[in-house]
Amino acid sequence: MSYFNNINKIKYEGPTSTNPFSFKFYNPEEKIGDKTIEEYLRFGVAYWHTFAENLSDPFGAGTAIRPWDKFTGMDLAKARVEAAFEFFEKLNIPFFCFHDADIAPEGDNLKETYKNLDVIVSMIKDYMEDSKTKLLWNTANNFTNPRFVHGAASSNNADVFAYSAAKVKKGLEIGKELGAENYVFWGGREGYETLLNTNLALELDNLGRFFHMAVDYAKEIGFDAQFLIEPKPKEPTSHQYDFDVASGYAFLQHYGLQDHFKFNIEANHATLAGHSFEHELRYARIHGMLGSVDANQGHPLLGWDTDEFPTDIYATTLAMYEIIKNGGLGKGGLNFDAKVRRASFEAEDLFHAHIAGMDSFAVGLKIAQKLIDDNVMDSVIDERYKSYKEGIGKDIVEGNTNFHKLEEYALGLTEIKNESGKLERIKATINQYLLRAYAGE
Ligand code: XUL
Ligand code: CO
Repeated sequence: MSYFNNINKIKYEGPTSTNPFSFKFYNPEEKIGDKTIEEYLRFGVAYWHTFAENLSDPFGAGTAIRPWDKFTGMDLAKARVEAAFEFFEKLNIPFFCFHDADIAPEGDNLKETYKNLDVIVSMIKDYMEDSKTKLLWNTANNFTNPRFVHGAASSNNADVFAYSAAKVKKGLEIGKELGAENYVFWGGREGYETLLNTNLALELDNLGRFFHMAVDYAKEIGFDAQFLIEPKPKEPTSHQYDFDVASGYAFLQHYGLQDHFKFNIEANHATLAGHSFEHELRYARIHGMLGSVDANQGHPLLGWDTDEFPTDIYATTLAMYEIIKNGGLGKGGLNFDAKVRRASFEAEDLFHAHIAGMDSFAVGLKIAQKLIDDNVMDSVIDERYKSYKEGIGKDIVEGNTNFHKLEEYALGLTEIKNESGKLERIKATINQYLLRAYAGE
């Protein structure tokens, strides 16, 4: 059975194509440096937004019209697997990602839930044998069911801690079974609403304990996926524990977990934290902690997690700049944790959205590589910090000075001369690179 029978395989047709069902910039085989574009970008489809999302919002019911709508229960779960692999093939996508709850319905108890998962996981495994699409990561949904009302590993209720551990244990086994390259921990409801009823120290310690048990169990079963923490500052709780990369890194270091985790950085989570996407990527990169990316964008006028498909080429360029400088994403990839808008309710919109996202990152990759080849930002930065290459600056960075010597030096200064940061000049240069890319240069 075909779920998208009026849509053919999406091919690269180049920047001047007028066929909406074609890639304009994403040419998977094209080489950028020593990698193909496909190898660099490692795109993933998010199962939840693409196959399990009905597009409801707090003010209205779901609007999505999907070819699998007529099914329910396990039949629905099976239909989604069939539709997913048809979608992956037509889009030529190398990876996908899922939560346990996206692929199979919960049963009446945990044993039943495991049984449902086993059926669907074995079906996915069969489909993967005939497909190029691999599992970028899986994760546990420990936030939707009302049992997680007070959190999962940070719940006040130890039974919920145990239940969450069992779900992650099963998730690690599933990840191993399907050859997942990563395993993701997004905080979900790990956070709090008010300190008035919260034991902050115990909740943080318990989270640390939980992560250590996950690391131990993965080792025990020989699952060598990269573990990823996905920071988000708020939503659903008002204070999420994995606020941003900087606080997440401090948490990992405090609990001795820094060697076992990297970060999965989501663009819209970065902006919710009051950062730019590239800030979070840079912060992770310079600490050797950039693992993977949830590729999406927020709405500039809205203050919540809108999870839009990425179409802002300025943002994708600066993101790819960080990713190239990181030497790529290793086991990670660019997972479209993005949903079509509520008014884009037809199944074909799922293709338009992914094509737009893939093209936006492909063009961002090409521009970023040019900016790097031409040394555009590095030359500005080298020049701006030249005072640390000789004299007193060299002494400072090489550890050859102290407050006595610095005071002596400062007392001898007759004039301090700063130079312009030339921000507008740099921005104009970057515009030139963006516009040259539009012109196909
Ligand atoms: C929620 C979010 C999640 C994680 C996986 O904001 O980003 O979908 O990516 O649990
Ligand atoms: Co995400």
